[in-house]
Amino acid sequence: MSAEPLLEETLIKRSQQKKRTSPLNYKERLFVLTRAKLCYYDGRAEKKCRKGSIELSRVRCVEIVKNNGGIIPCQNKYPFQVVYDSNTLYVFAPSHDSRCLWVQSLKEEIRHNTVIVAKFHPQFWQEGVWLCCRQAEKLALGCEEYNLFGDISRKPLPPIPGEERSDGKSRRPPPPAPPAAKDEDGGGEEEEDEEEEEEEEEEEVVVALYDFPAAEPHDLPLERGGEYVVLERCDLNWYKARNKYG
Ligand code: 4IP
Ligand code: ZN
Repeated sequence: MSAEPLLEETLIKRSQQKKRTSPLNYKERLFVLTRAKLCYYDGRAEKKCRKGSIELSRVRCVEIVKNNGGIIPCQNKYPFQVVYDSNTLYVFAPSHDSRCLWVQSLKEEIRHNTVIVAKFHPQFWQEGVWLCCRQAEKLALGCEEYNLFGDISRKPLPPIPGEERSDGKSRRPPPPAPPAAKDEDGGGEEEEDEEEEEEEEEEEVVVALYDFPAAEPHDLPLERGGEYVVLERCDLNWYKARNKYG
């Protein structure tokens, strides 16, 4: 069963440059995620040739890459990173939603890994330096805390009413898996003022990771990849949301 694809899409990857002499190039590959591996192939599904494969048990971090306006030299503009052993694979998705789906699905599969990093690099390793912290050692310790269950492209969730702790923090555990949050590209959102934050939260759009057929007549069925506006967080598992039909 573990070989059954969870996700499959043509994405672009940057060469991992495992050796000092490896070239830097970007190639279109068919990516296939199963419960055990992330594989990439040259060519279409019918006649594909495997170019690489990463065992998910070795994956230490999966996260979007903050690009902060830098030039991305390929047509897909939504990068994410898969860190495993001592390598980093950069993959470029064609859209925000595609990237969100890959990152959330990968995170779901690695959540029990013991090798998860405490810190990671939110930006690219480029021309011999980490753009985030300017460290010039490829294996240098990450410069930002890694939260497997967080989403660095979105603001922290508001506390559940009545659940605030005395220190002002929420007891809220990580958000449930099915609806993945959608937001703008990462970077610098913390500095926005509260007023703007409140305004944006009124239109919180999430993307469904899975199909969810309505179990009860009042349930809103979710369609994988569909966008939903969260209207009310009723409890940890149930949100009131609006679909595209209102
Ligand atoms: C290759 O360049 C391809 O980009 C490989 O990607 C890449 O392997 C190699 O990187 C790089 O040298 P050439 O095609 O010019 O030889 P792919 O396997 O998708 O074709 P990975 O998979 O490792 O990125 P190194 O670092 O493995 O050499
Ligand atoms: Zn860094």
